[in-house]
Amino acid sequence: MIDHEAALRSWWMPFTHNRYFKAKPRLIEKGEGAYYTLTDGRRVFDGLSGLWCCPLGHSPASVVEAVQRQVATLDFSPSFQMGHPAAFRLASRIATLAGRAQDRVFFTNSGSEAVDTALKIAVAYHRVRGEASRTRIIGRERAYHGVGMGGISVGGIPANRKLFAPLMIPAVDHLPHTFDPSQMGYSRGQPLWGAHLADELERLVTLHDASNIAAVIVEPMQGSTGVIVPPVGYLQRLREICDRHGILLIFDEVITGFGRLGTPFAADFFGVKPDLITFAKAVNNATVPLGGVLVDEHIHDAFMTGPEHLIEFFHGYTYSGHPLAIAAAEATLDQLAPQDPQQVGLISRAAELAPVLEEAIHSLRGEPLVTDIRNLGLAAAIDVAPVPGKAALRAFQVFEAALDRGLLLRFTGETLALAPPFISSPAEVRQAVETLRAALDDAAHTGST
Ligand code: PXG
Ligand code: PLP
Repeated sequence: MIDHEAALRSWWMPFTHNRYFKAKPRLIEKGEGAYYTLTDGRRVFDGLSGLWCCPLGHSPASVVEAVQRQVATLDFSPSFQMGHPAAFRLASRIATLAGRAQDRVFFTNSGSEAVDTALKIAVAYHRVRGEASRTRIIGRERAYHGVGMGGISVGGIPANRKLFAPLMIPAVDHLPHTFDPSQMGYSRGQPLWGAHLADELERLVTLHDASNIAAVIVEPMQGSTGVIVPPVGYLQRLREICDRHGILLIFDEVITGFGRLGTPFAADFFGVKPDLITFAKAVNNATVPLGGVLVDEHIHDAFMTGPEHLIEFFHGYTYSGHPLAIAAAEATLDQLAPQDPQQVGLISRAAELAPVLEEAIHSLRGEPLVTDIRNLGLAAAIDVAPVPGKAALRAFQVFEAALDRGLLLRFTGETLALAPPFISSPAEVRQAVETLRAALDDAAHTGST
């Protein structure tokens, strides 16, 4: 009998129930294609692509080889006052993929760093062009923008904020979230109700005056809080209000970027052009930590003043543009969005699988415990009825039952999310939903403890 608690003691795990986990660990040993193998030998379908990270599945040969080649050639090089060619190449490729070839890319190592970078750029931009009073930032309820000081400030998940109140940036407001099951229950794709909620931004502008507001940051589709899909017309209306008042619009595309909605970015899917886009995760299949911010050319250019031998923007990370992360990204983009127009990329495969997932997930309507179902692109979520008096237990019970049946999901609150790798077959997507159906049944017959 292994003493798990002693063996696992030292790592304080992120966003994890450490005590429960260490008593009953779930350890992953190997990843291959759309499957993980656990240390007890079980093979499970990766229903969340890692943590929304791995559209190509795990350890795809071309990415592995690219990283191996890179580490043997140039393991690390400084990005402050030096550079390496592949990072420039990748920045250009990402801007081109976004249909914004003239724009700029600032590399970070995570989504959290990308968000904090974007907020700094937004506030500094207004200042360098002489509108220093524009400092207030508008986030949204239920938003997840990572765990940096900026990200938790604009984020809207109470548990991520409450212990850190004194550390948060002061001038922040939040738009209401757009989820109202009484108006949009069981919507397929975008709900029709709710565009008017964007008008709350107009109210905040009236309250504070536009001259005090720097930027609005939203996830175009809220991922982490449980696939909250924006109402038809909502993002367009945010864009119009921002334009009217000179406010920058930031799309946090850490989950939606690089194909999750079947288009390169959610900005493409919704036909709305934000001023800044944050990304991470799928950009390089999460092989090596990488994030970044796509910045509109006119914002970048506002910084390019003063003597040319001086630094224009005092910000950056030791690992910004890390050669291994860049190499993994180039190899990943070769699969997601090949430069050869003859080759079909996996982003279009995500678009093809989206209706398969939609059809399958909505077939769970009426199953025990299910109270709502939502989907967009290759992402879906269901809500389950809480165990009375025990918040967030039911979804965990479903998660455990699904894992026992060979499916790895994501649980958060009373929500379970499914976002399979783009390499999944339609049959695997349908099978994942059937496994979830069985897990719901298991959980419905579990006691409440
Ligand atoms: N912005 C958004 C929109 C995200 O989804 C971050 C920023 C932060 O990225 P990093 O790389 O710093 O974690 C995220 C991350 C989940 C889940 O369960 C979601 C995320 C991370 C972990 C779990 O949905 N999103
Ligand atoms: N702390 C110290 C003492 C450092 O020297 C540095 C970077 O040089 C940092 C923190 C920041 O580290 P990073 O650039 O990896 O974010």
